[in-house]
Amino acid sequence: MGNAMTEKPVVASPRVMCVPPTQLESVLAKFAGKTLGVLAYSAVRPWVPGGELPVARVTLPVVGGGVWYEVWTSSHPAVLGRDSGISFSCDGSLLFGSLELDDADSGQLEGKAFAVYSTIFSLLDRMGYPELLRVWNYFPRINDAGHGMERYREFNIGRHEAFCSKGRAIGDGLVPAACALGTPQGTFSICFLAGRVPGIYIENPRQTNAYRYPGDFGPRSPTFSRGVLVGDALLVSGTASVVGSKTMHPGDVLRQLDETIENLRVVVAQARARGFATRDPGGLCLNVYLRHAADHALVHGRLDAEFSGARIIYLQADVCRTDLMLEIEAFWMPIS
Ligand code: 3EB
Repeated sequence: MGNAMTEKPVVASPRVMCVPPTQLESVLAKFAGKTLGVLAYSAVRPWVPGGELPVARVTLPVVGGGVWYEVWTSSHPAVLGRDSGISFSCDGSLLFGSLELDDADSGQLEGKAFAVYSTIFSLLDRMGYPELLRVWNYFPRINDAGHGMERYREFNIGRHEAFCSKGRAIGDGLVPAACALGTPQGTFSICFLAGRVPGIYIENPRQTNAYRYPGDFGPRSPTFSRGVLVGDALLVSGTASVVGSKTMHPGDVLRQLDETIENLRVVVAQARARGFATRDPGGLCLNVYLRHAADHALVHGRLDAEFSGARIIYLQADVCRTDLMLEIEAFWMPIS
């Protein structure tokens, strides 16, 4: 028998279930030993059952109130661990991790982002899951002024510097899918999915690759791709009304929505060209981040018509450019 670490790794396909509190415990019981982690969305710090599962508590109001749990599972048994402040689970193919940082101290966000990403990269290298596939970034007051510039811009500097200092190249096919949203208050909460082998990273020909955005969006560009294929599943990054590197239709939420839907379509088409296959939106989960909860009715009507059969959650959040009124991320799995 070979050593598990030296065998050619299988590529597992992650799955997601999105449930209200009444169903959480039964889903966790059903997938006991195969749950990778949980994202919990709620205005007030949500309750999550005890245990060592990696959990991201995302303190964003769910439009309409309440709590939603996104439970990430694997087809393979997962082992839990904790190291350097990161809770993680890994299944021989994928590693899901989460960490939370206090936002109370006055340190610059740049330094925090650098520390968080450096810690993640060290853990991934040590554990033999070096490929960062998808990152969820949530931190308080993303659009506020920090120490001389907007906090999102400070975050981008720290994130970029961590890639460089860990010897990770930034370029086509090398950066993770991601989202970055602002919460009203609370902790800096980050979770991520990593793998033993690279994902298939997707870019959008309508949009400048984000790591090449020009300097008007900050001294260091954001390091993310538009999506990633992991096994048979497609994880689409936070997608917005951006063409080239420019925000389109400031102030007009419906036109921003149409532009965003077009960007989502193009990312999916690019993924299909790289082997992604799904029959219809049956296996589609969308998280919609709205700057203004009042836009919900308009956006909801349009998205239901566009993606009938998709599971859609609406969260109120600050999007990382002040002129963006919404951002949509997607998880798309084939239906069996
Ligand atoms: C954009 O297209 C919108 O900084 O990680 C979307 C997804 C956006 C991820 C990130 C930013 C990020 O530029 C903003």
